[in-house]
Amino acid sequence: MKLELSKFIKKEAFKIGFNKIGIAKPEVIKEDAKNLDLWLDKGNHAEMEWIKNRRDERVDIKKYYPEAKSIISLGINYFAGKNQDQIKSGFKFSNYAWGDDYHLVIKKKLRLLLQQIKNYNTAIDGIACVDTSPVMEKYWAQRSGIGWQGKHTNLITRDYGSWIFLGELILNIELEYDASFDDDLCGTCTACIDSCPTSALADYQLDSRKCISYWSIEHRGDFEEKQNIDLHDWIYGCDICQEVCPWNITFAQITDKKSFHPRSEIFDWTEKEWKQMDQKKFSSLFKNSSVKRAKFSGLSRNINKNLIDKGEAK
Ligand code: B12
Ligand code: SF4
Ligand code: SF4
Repeated sequence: MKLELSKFIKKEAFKIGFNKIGIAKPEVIKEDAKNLDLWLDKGNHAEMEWIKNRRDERVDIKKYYPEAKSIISLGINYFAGKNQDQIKSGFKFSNYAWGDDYHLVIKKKLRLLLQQIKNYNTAIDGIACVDTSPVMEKYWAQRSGIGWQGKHTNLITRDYGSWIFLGELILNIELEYDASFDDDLCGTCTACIDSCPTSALADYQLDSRKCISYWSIEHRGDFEEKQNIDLHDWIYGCDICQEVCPWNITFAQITDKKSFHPRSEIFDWTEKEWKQMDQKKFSSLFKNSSVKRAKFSGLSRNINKNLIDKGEAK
């Protein structure tokens, strides 16, 4: 029964469009809980207090969803095959946000999968998570055999590199668990650490206080002088540590999901057009996009900061 249902779930997940799937047993996180605590104690979460506030649920998934008996980790490839040099304005804009908001795309697919599982057996229930739930997504993806966490801290797969989003279905039923991915295929490589322009990475640890992705997406309000921010031309997110990763250079595959392909303006707008972007243009261009997280104020702040650093005020 467990095996048959697990096979059914995997088959349906691929049909729905997921590229990777694995199943893990929900247990209290041990070694990585120490790493999480160390990370929080050092202040590496910057102003993201929400990570600290729900620390106990992150470490013990049953505190979040008491009925949990299986964690199904799912991955979806978002690599659109373009590169930053093709962006006319000279600004840089993270790959993960070129298309539609992955939270919306993945949630929809997860709900569909959950419905099909419920149709298979009406006693099954569960919850769908993408990014915002207190779930250590990379940890569970590794535990379910999808890949390993590289030194840049992202989850890497052998077949798509790290250009995959993660999501989970947590179910109230035991399934056939997959073997954890125990190999670390980074080896002696340190390309991500060496290429990070702000030295935000140490082995397997990221200091958000130095990370361009953090400042350009998560930080609220203006940048202060003392924060000494340099966005290095990035106006939304940062991909450098993933762009240099040999696993991405060799194994990235172009996604078949049209929704993750870029909005043409991101590549075609000139610097002048970015400067002239107003709330109305922002709202129409980034409808259903994760860029809305930074709001118009955040994106224009980032554009302005890059212009100031180049000696061109907005
Ligand atoms: C907070 C957060 C951020 C923060 C902090 C990132 C971070 N590394 O923690 C910021 C804003 C910087 C960020 C940036 C990005 N993010 Co983000 N983020 C998250 C979020 C919400 C939580 C991550 C978390 O729990 N961090 C806590 C720390 C402690 O975890 P950790 O860094 O993984 O640390 C672990 C290991 O490194 C290890 N460890 C620590 N020390 C040591 C030492 C040794 C020796 C070893 C072996 C291991 C080890 O143990 C730790 C605990 O497991 C997740 C979604 C989720 N719910 O999980 C998405 C998530 C990680 N983000 C994602 C993405 C796409 C990004 C960006 C690529 C976006 C962009 N292009 O700008 C960047 C990547 C930057 C980078 N190099 O990591 C994806 C990653 C997908 C993948 N393939 O892994 C996720 C999973 C969202 C999703 N659903 O797809 N993010
Ligand atoms: S996302 Fe950019 S700033 Fe952040 S660790 Fe990677 S290379 Fe460094
Ligand atoms: S760049 Fe090298 S060290 Fe960094 S994650 Fe990729 S393989 Fe690992």
